[in-house]
Amino acid sequence: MNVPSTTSLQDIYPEDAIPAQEKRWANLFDKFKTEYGRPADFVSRSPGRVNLIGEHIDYMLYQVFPMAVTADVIIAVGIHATPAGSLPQIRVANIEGVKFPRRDFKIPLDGIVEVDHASPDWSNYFKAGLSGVLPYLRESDDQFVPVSMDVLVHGNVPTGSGLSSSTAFVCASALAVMAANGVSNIDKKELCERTIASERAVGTIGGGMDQVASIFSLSGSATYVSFVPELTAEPVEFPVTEPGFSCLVAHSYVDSFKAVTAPVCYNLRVVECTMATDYLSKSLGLKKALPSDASPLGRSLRGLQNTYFEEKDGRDDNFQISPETFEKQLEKLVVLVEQHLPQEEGYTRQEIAKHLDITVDELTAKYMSRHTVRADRFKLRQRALHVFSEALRVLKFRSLMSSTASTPADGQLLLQSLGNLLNEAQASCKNTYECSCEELDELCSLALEAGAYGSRLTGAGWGGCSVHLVPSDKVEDVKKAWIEKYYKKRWPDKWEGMLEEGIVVSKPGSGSYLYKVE
Ligand code: NG1
Ligand code: MG
Repeated sequence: MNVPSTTSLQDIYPEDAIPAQEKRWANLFDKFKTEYGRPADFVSRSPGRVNLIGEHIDYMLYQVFPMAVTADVIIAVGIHATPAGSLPQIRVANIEGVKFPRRDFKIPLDGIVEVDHASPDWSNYFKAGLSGVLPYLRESDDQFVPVSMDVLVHGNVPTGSGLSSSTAFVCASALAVMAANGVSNIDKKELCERTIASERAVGTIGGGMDQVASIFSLSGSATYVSFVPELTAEPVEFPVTEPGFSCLVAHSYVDSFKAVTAPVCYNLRVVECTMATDYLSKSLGLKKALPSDASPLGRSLRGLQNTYFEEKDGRDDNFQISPETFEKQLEKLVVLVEQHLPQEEGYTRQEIAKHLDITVDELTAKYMSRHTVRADRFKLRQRALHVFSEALRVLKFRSLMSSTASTPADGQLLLQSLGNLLNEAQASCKNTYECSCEELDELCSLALEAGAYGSRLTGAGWGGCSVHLVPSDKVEDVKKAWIEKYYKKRWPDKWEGMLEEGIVVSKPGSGSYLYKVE
């Protein structure tokens, strides 16, 4: 099966959006008329995602395995002529939602769009999408003048939950701006690359998993994402139908606002991984400097793997290796980390600077000038061990997803093997990468005690959601365990109201698309 590589106003994939959410779409059209006194021309939508496996390795350019959820951001758009003598502008408003307060504002399109980093306001996500694609539109046509747009937004991806509500917003906004300005066959890869870069301007220096999942996913399939040698998205269906199983997503209701905690959580991890890349390059005596790549700071552990084995094994192109060789290389890298990065307690700035032959000021300028991070010690050993071992688990998961299960007993074994990988991933996130939290750990152990095959946090962690592979006949037991021992215990007065968004059976939904209003 192929994923369509472009999307246009003729493309309509209504299977999981319109029939299932008819009321929500009708409300969007009605409110648009009330707000702007005219009907909308089209709707742009992009979903959130849940990540099955491959956490905190996309920014080191390793493969990841997310799937789109059906919750999404929908944006109704009306295009209109800019009055003579005025600047084009975009009027933006939203339909109020929980933690999504009603706002309306105007964006004049007279040059650079300012994104205010200091404010966690949702308007930033629209502006990020817009500022990601404006340069593209300008590059494609030097006479380009943007059209004026009226925009009404509604999102139902829970925010701060690790389900990428922010990316859904950025991607839907970017797609809306492209379509409004007449790009008829929108190249999804271009859209991904632009939104990955522009979302980095809103707070965290993320990888590209969320944007690829949001833009490329196909209904019914998870999406296997590779970043090198180029960005690809491969739809993969679960190979098991018997015995039945579900992917459950449970919200810890610990908010994980990455933009706020970035200096000590997310961005610090990106910096630690990049430092580990440079530290190991030096320890391993690479002859060539690592070529700059698409990772946030331009160097990645995946790039290191490539250059190291090209030099060691005399290969031309280490990106073209078989999965078996890939696994062997990763296993070798784990051993090399254990040898060359022995300090469990982490490394000080002085120690890293000395090893890299630079001053502490140069070190700070190199890794911490564009993005503030706060730490006395950098845990290079643990971060590199997590990345290489998680990349290995993703490869194993991918290979299991290609196997066949001809009997229910085989199916069960296969599901248990997939579940075991989820459990190992959770242990690594908790102990080695330190991106879990007590509440997520508890949701995972409750699910496992009640019969889940495997359980882990999903997304950046430090709160937000968890994902669980559960046999169909255990789904009720798992839900009951969470309700009795987690939600009721923590929120005795309001747990009932929290369950609708709190526990969700996740079905892989479709990626971004445009819908033309007739
Ligand atoms: P969340 O916080 O779950 O949206 C983030 C990053 C991903 C990836 C995961 C961890 C962004 C937009 N997303 O996702 O790229 O690194 O954490 O695997 O920064
Ligand atoms: Mg996000």
